[in-house]
Amino acid sequence: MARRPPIVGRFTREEVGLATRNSGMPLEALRYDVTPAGLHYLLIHFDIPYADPAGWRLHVTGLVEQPASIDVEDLKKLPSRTLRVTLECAGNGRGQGTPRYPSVPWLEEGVSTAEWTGVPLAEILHRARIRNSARDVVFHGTDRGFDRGIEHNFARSLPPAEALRDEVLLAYAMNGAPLLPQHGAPLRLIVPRWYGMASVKWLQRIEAIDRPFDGVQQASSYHFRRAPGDQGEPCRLMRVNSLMVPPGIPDFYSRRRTVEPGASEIYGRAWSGAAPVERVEFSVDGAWQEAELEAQGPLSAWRGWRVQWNARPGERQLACRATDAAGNVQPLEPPVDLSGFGNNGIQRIPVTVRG
Ligand SMILES: Nc1nc2c(c(=O)[nH]1)N[C@H]1C(S)=C(S)[C@@H](COP(=O)(O)O)O[C@H]1N2
Ligand SMILES: [Mo]
Repeated sequence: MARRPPIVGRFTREEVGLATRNSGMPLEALRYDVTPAGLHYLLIHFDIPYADPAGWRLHVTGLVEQPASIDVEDLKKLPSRTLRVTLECAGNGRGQGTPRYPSVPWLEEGVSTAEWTGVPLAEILHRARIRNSARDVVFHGTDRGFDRGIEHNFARSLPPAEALRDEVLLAYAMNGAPLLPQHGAPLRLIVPRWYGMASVKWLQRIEAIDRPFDGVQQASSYHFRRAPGDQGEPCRLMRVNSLMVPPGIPDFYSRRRTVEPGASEIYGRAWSGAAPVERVEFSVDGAWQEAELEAQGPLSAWRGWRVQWNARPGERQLACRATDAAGNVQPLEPPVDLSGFGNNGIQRIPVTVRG
């Protein structure tokens, strides 16, 4: 019945503020093939714009023969496509590390899967007749704020070859319903297989330019850097990763798990931007065994896996790791990254199996 002692220090007020604004997907929701919209994780850099869909126009500008300004109703009349897509925030896993970069302190919950409906971006770029001289295609959101002292609208770019990939969508619906304000209503980009930052929400302008885009969120943020001053490698495809539904029941405060002894099933999901998931392994106290993979659905979405576990009483540590068809395997320890990007180190769950 003891009360928990008070805390001095630890997470900063800024991190707590970011964590409450940018909610994660509770890991028990890994059970759903498609994450219910209200359980999908959120990452919002500035404020959620108040947008009236009736007055919203998408502008297509820059190096195009036919600049356009399209409203959402007209966009909905074009041929559409629905795709199941797993999005993961590039900063997922950042909060596990110490020292850590001051940003959203995700533990592991910055990942979800939704069914996005929209017009293939290629359709719009072909209609506007994008010029061969275009080097980069920039996607501007309406949300505005400061980051690293620079005032800007959230904006990201894709090289034309990526932008013309038939999977890339201008999405106006999520899980069969109109986009919710927090997920980019009335219009957002969806870039399957890439980390989430590429999928620009509240999309208002597409601009083809003759040079690499140098906006803050493109040229400065979202780079893998091992040491201060590194030019770094841009974050693009999601690294191979996997998670399991934490078994048993949690403690309210610590979330430590208690599990009944005997036969039980562990269920989880695995994904990779580079190639299909080919293998998942599960371990108890470091002894690895093969998990059984569910049939591969759409390649842009996570893949389910399961394993039978005969839980023996005592303190146990569970872990899982995925391998993709390109031979990428999750590392046992988080990769070194100054900003905490791309942490695909294996998930470890300590549990108490009851006697
Ligand atoms: N306009 C705009 N688009 C954005 C962001 C943003 O802050 N503003 N956040 C990006 C990041 S970092 C991620 S991980 C995804 C999250 O999408 P979701 O909130 O719909 O899950 O949106 C991306 N698109
Ligand atoms: Mo993100």
